[in-house]
Amino acid sequence: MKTLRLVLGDQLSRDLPSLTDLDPDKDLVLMAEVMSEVTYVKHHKRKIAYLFSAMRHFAKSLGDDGIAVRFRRLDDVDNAGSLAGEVAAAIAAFGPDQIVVTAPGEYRLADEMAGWQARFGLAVDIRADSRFLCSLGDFAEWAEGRKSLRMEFFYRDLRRRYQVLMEGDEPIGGKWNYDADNRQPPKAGLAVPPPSSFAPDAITAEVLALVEARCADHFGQLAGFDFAVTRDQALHVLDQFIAERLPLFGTYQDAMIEGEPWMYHSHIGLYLNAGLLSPIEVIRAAEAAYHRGDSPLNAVEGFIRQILGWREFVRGLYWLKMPAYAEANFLQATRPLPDFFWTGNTDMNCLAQSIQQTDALSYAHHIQRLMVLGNFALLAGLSPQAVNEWFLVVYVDAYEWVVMPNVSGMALFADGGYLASKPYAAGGAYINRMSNYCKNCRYKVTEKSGEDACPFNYLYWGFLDRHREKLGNNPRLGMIYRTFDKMAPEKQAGANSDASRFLAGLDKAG
Ligand code: DLZ
Ligand code: SF4
Repeated sequence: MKTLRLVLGDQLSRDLPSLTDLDPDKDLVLMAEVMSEVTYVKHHKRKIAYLFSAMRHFAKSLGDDGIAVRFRRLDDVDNAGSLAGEVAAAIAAFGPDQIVVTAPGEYRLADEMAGWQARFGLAVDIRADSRFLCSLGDFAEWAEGRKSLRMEFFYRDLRRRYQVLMEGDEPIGGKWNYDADNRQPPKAGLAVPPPSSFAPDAITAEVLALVEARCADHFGQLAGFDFAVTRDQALHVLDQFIAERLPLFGTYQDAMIEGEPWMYHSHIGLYLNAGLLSPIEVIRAAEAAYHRGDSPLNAVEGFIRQILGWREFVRGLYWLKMPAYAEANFLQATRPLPDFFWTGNTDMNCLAQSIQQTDALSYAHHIQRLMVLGNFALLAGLSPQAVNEWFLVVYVDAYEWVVMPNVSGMALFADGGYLASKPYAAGGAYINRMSNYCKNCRYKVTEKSGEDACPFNYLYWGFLDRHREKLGNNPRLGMIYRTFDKMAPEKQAGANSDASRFLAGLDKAG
């Protein structure tokens, strides 16, 4: 049987289900750079360059092993412009008996592929993506009958199933979660180790020129591109993280320092999500560092929870709830994205720093995403669809399966509490505690009202008061609402009018 095997840009794994039974004498692998994937949202230039270069290196490694690859470049004159168009062209050129593909990570493409068999008049075998640790079937079974989903219990089940940081049935150290020891504010004078860096080779240089030429009007910078683009390089990033950053990962997990975009984070999400690293190898590498005595349990457990717990959890939830999840808007937020999300041109220094860094690197860490950008979007009532699209565009690790639960469920409470037990709303004090951004800000984080007050402070109260009907009964917000109710009426009115003034200013500025 002659088989055409389509490999997508985020499926760069040699153990991909659609490659395991490949017959090098008969089969053809198809990989295609296409404008439809580049522009269904207009991805950050660095993200496109990373994926194209990683795709080209992956195709080369297949070819070096004697596998026939049809690689379609974006600037091939007869490039069809879409994945379906490239599949049709490959069928015409190669005449396969069937098509094999691993299920795509995004609903829009899965939905399209479901129609390919009829469209091409050929058997299309869409195989479950086995590169995750919890299958979609197992997730659906776990979620069955639950009104809301909480990651913690899901995570414990996976710890048991994969025997990660376990002593028999018990978690190592006696506790499942060591976050009480994590999340310290940044200390002055921290010597954050420099991140891994790879000078572009000839393949990457060619891709950078292509992206510069074809995607000139996309958001983001290419200068200084130094991401890993092969599995070997990605493994090097992982090793360097385990050796140099993991020991302090937990302690400074939530800390933000101006001019230190990378902190003690791992920066491997882009490699995991495109298939250059596998979650289980990353988990085992961190676990081994604990057993060797190289990293403390609070760091290792916190890191593993992100991958074994959170990553698997959001992916399961996405597929369980799509396509309805894309429409979720519990708080009926409709404000368009302010322009400064694309320029970084705002007086709010925490936002400016996070956005400018995102523009330059296509990267920001979890707390910048959730508690600065996400928190602002929540408090300002920005449309969940617009915010989802922005996150999908700007981050190199972003695919809809991971963005949507994090944005709609976690940051914006758009699913009404299915994923999170309360909205992650915070005033300026939180950002001031976890960062040094406020020192260089035109606003004063300690002021609660008036022109110079930190906008997060009054937006916070304005948000809670505006949504009292929907959030007032949330037990986790009870104390906060009581604090507001005890405030003098003029203070309450002041917060609301400051918030209205600020939001009207946003609307005017566009
Ligand atoms: C993100 C992306 C981009 C920018 N370009 C391509 C491409 O040209 N060809 C391709 O096969 N995949 C690309 N991708 C990744 C896909 O968008 C991704 O496979 C789907 O969104 C499913 O997760
Ligand atoms: Fe952000 Fe407010 Fe601090 Fe300025 S004062 S950096 S707006 S938290």
